[in-house]
Amino acid sequence: MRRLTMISSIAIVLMAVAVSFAMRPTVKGGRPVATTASVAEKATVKISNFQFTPKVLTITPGTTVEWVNDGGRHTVEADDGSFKSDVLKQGDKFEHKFDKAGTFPYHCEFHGDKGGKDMAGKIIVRAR
Ligand SMILES: [Cu+2]
Repeated sequence: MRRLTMISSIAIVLMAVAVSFAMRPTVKGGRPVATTASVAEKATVKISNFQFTPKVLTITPGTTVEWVNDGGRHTVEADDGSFKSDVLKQGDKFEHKFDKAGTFPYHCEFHGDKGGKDMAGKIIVRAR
């Protein structure tokens, strides 16, 4: 009988610990802890060997595309002029956020031209 009482009191203590652990406040320093992090969509286009990879990239509206230059001097320039990078050297990056649906052809100022000529690519923005 005494043994059973001891076991049950241990069980009660363990349960109390578990409950207090589970009920720990999720607020730290007065600021609520975010439960649903809004993950910003991001996609990468690699610049190497005088080409953009992938050449055609399909994304959803709100996605930020990041061009990463693996070597050489290049630019990322929309055919319609809606975005344009500075001259990118090795290791440089350029970002552009696409909010609206549509097709956005672009090219490198030095090695390509409008209309998909040579060093060029395309971003297709399409709602899911
Ligand atoms: Cu180039």
